[in-house]
Amino acid sequence: MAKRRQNRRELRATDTPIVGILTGSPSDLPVVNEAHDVLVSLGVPSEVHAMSAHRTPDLVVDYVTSARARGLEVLIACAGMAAHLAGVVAAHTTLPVIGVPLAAGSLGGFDALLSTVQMPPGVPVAAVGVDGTRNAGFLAARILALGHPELTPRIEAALAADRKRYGKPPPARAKKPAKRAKRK
Ligand code: RP5
Repeated sequence: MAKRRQNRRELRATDTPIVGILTGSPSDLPVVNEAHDVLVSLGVPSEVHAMSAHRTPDLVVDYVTSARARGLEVLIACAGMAAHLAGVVAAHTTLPVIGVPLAAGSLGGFDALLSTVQMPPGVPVAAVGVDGTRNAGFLAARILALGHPELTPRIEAALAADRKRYGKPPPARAKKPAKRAKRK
């Protein structure tokens, strides 16, 4: 098993998806595509689909119950308002599910945050912050890195690149020599 892993080709973003990114409405796609962008930047193959726990429940169940057999290893579920998508996804699979509450509607995402995060024991959703689609991508990559070790240096490189935005700290000021007491 370990040997087979060693011989395995490294993951590329163009491979068969191993992350499924779902969202409750096509209107969510601009923010949801940021999860996909992060995964592409880390070379993790993923796919994005709009499907709703309320409007297209059968589609959600079909997608999630066949996900593992299609090679998906982590699911990201995003939704705004009465955000039940991540919970419904978690109810139909034992794959890890990352929930992203979205800031849609009049309550600024607080409604979606509570709907996403307050899951009953045994059916966990690992929720990130409101509109936290980029972090959902990074969290998916960290989970996947346990079985795809080539992802760890890519994640570290992304963090190092981000740190560059902060610039270098100013050089420490040289200490002035202490004044000598005058001789009398
Ligand atoms: C949620 O309702 C969706 O995830 C979306 O954030 C929100 C509004 O959906 P639309 O009415 O724009 O389709 O289920």
